[in-house]
Amino acid sequence: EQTYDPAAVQEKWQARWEELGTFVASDDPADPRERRYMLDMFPYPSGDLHMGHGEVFAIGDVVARYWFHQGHNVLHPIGWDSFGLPAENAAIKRNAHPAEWTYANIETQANSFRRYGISFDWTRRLHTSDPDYYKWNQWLFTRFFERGLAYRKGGLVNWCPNDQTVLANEQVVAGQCERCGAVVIRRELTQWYFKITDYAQRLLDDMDQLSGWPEPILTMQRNWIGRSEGADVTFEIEGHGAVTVYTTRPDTLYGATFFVVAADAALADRIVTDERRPALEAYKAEVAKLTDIDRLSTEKEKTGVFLGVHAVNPVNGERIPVWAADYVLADYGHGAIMAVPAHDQRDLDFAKTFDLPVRVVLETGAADPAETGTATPGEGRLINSGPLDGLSKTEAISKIIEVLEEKDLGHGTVNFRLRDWLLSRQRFWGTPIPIIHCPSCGEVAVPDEDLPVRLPEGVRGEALAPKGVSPLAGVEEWVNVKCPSCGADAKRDTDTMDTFVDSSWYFFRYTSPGYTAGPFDPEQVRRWMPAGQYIGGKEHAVMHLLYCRFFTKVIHDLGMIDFVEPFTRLLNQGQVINQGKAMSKSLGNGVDLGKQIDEFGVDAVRLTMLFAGPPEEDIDWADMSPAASLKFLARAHRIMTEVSSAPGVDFASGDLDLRRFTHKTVAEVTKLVDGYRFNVAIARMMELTSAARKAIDSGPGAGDPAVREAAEALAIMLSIISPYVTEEGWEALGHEGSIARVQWPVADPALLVQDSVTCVVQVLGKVRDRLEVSPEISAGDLEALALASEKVQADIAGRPVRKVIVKAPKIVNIVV
Ligand code: ANZ
Ligand code: ZN
Repeated sequence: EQTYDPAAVQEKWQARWEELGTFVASDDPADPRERRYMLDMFPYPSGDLHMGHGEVFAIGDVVARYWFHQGHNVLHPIGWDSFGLPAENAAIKRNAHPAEWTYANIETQANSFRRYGISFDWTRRLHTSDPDYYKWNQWLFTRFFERGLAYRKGGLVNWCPNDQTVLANEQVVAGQCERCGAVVIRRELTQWYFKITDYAQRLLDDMDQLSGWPEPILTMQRNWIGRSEGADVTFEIEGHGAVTVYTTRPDTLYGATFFVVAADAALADRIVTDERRPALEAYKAEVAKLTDIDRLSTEKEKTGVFLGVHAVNPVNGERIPVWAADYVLADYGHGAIMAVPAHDQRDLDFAKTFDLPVRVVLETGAADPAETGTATPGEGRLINSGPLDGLSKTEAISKIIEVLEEKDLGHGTVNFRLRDWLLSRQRFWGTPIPIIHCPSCGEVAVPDEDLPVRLPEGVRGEALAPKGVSPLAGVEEWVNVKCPSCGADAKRDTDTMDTFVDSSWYFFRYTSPGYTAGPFDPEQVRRWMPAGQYIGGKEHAVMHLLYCRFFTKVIHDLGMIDFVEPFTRLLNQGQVINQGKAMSKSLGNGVDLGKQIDEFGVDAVRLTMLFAGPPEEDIDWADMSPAASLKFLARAHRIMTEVSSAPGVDFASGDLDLRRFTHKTVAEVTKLVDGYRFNVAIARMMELTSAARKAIDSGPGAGDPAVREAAEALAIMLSIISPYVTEEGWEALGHEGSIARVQWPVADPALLVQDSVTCVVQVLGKVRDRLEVSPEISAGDLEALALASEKVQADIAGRPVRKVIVKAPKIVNIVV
């Protein structure tokens, strides 16, 4: 039954595409075609490609190939995010250099991508670990540094005791190192930071431009940035002067019954009495073991130490005790709070634990928090609050801010939860930070003409083992240099950059990868960017995608580009799971992409991935049948080989029924592909295949021009999903060259005359949608169509479907 040998045709066409330059983007300014930039999140070179890659790159490839068929000038590049810890750990284990593991894996993946038929422009390939790439990390870093956007500060950082390196907050997941799972501790270190907080408001405001992004990602970014409005209020700490607190609830100022300082803030050390100091020291040692997440948890039992001093409430002169506790963070707001136990749950838990007073200042109608143990954060009228009595919460907030501003005791303000981006890492396989520390000049940026600062050669194996300082610190001839500004003996910074720096701007470089006068050619970026479509996993919601947006804004502010958002549209693909669960070694349910391809061929594997469901949804491989996909492809291919009319024949004289069906299918598939509903588009192509089969076997026969028309339309449309078999088919149809650049078929409106009926779709007997369908539609197709309806899905709202009653073509009733 099989009409083609996948393995043989794959290699043939890979060579042809490369020879013809089929997927090479044109930089010619005179090229009149519309430019389109299809960007996939570039891979990390760990081993070979896996099923997840198979899914995401198949989706991106469909988009890119579709654009090619529409006659656009398409940029679809590939590169590797090739610095990072796994390479270093592998090198330690094998007594090798990280580059050996890295570049070997890159080659493996590159070969797999070729085999997988991805329409990459290989001429633009880049690797972030190449000196001519990381040179520009360094160049950009020095621009940030000159503007005060890269700076060093001491402070407590997240430290992975296993990897012996710092982690950004974003890399700590539930208190553990995102990479190795070790429990993360806090450690005092001087580190480099990017001042992303300067861009917090713009990162929020510019979300206006991101209507093409999934809403959940925007929500996650909004929460991560964590903007809140409130007031800074100044309290006097007796004997120690003024201290400011940040509060989102200045209306509750009269309800402050104690004051809390972060145990690990310098302020606690400064104000604690000698008598209470040993207790504070002991407590701090305990707090150091906790992550921010533990500390902020409302679940956690409250702990703390009285510091022996009192604060004075600025509005009523009341003296309240000052405590140190872990639930206040040193690096948020001002590291100190006024505690209002009646209206804040954590304050109430603390008050209960240490028997501190609770005073209600907002009458909400709820029971007394002191009795119930439940704080009342809601709306109400102010009581026990002097001039605020009787006001609503909102009125009281404005009024008290007015009063505080008048008396110079505080002011309204905005706060962000977003922290600066900690970018130094104490590891080898990354971009050296291009700073020289001079005893007299301080931090001096390496001059542009001395970039790149290359990683020293010969550091391998044991020399890379984690020691708490960067392995670079041990390479004396590399570390010791002259100060570029005064010539004195000086030392290089020995940390390397977080690899998220590398991935924050690589998409700019793709537009002009050989450019030597800067990180990218501004002229090329102007032509290609912002990228029209970015595709990758939702796990990058806050780190990578926020950093890309931040870099783009800084690059804009450097005057190098005139837009502020890098990606117009974002798509997060679903995961490939197996038997309802994520694939994992421990479950033994892993599926190997390479083996699937060996068995069924690339075309069938890609078709299976894309037929499984909408691209955003998870695919359960256990439910899929690549064997059935291969069968379908063979049927489609056979039709292309059986057509007996000549290429160029006038379709107008062909069988009218088949012509109508073909044009209707073209119209539908075009719309579906435009909406990224590839699975439904494939279903339509299957129907077209059946119609053509029928026409050959029991209709006008293989020589009818309508059969050629159907076969050609099918070949072109299917080629975005399954490129190899359709190239073969195109050749069998008597054409030369690659099908990939052939114009997408266009439906003739004259052939789209109404031959449809209206089908009513009901959920539990209520009409939810009406569908225009073919009078000949099969019950199965009608059911799939009804279930795919957005209105129906919205009504079902995730409830399991129990039964679907189909009376084709008029009625579908869904029972949930
Ligand atoms: C008094 C108060 C009364 C508060 C009340 C809340 C409710 P967001 O929205 O996250 O900005 N806070 C301030 N600095 C803090 C720190 N360093 N660590 C932990 N908590 C801190 O929250 C701001 C609120 O979190 C502030 O408002 C403060 O508690 C607390 F009925 O002040 B509030
Ligand atoms: Zn100097």
